[in-house]
Amino acid sequence: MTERGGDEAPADVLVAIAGGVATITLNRPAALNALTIPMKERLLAAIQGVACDRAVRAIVLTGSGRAFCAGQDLKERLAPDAPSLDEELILRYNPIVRALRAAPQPVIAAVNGVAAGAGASLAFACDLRIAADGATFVLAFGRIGLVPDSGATWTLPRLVGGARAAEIALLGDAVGAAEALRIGLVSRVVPADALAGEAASMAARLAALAPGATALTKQALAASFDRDLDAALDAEADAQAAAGAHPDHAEGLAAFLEKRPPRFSGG
Ligand code: T3D
Repeated sequence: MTERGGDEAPADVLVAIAGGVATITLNRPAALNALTIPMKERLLAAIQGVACDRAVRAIVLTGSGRAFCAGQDLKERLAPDAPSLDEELILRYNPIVRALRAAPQPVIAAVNGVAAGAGASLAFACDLRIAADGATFVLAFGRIGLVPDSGATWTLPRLVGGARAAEIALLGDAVGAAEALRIGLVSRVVPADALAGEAASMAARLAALAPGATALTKQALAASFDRDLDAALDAEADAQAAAGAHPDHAEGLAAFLEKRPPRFSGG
């Protein structure tokens, strides 16, 4: 396993790479993994680093301790030299969200505990969400007189529909794991002590797929709400042409006919 974020870097963002899976762990448990400026910069660097690592075929984003992430560090916000809110979004939050969406690999949010404010937004920006049974999602922005950000006004309606998104965003009530599963905000809920294993096993399955086809599938799903059916059909034909021309498609066919697991090169 490769570990990054060790000796020379502060350890509030950990990156571990093993078996084609990069696990990024937000690691400020005493503050529920609330995000400071340096931590956001390290998180962005971590996502960009693993996204362009060809050995990485799936990414897991999780938190240490009892929280996934409590969003912006509100104590840092009180500093006299704190950047303006819009500046902070433009310079630091938005690039993180864009990096999660642009990564060719699928990103799993393994939501181990409370995901609040921009912490919830980060989970919403991932491709897949699985939650511990005690996890909660709180769009806490309204409680402090702010507006959901870091993509939540875009991702949340797409995940749960407009009516539920309006309640979650406007009322700010905590959505528990069982309710999150019921409304489609997460796709799986597992006991807390099984979450890391469940995320690792899902990531390993994703890492075993043909990376090019997986990236094209991620792109097509992300674009789907912005396309009409005709455009989606055309985009699928283009994506299938690209996937079909890759040696991994031939390997998949050969593996099927030879009744063996495929060995996708990704190359
Ligand atoms: O730059 C910008 O501001 C623009 C971007 C904004 C994006 C945003 O994310 S705005 C929204 C920021 N987040 C919040 O408003 C959530 C604040 N936290 C909470 O509402 C609660 O802590 C939770 C619902 C997440 C959890 O509640 P609970 O009762 O389980 O834990 P707690 O006791 O409130 O917190 C435990 C500790 O974590 C505590 O520290 P202490 O007193 O033991 O030293 C608390 O201060 C700390 N903590 C929790 N959230 C934050 C935090 N410290 C700094 N910032 C936080 N966001």
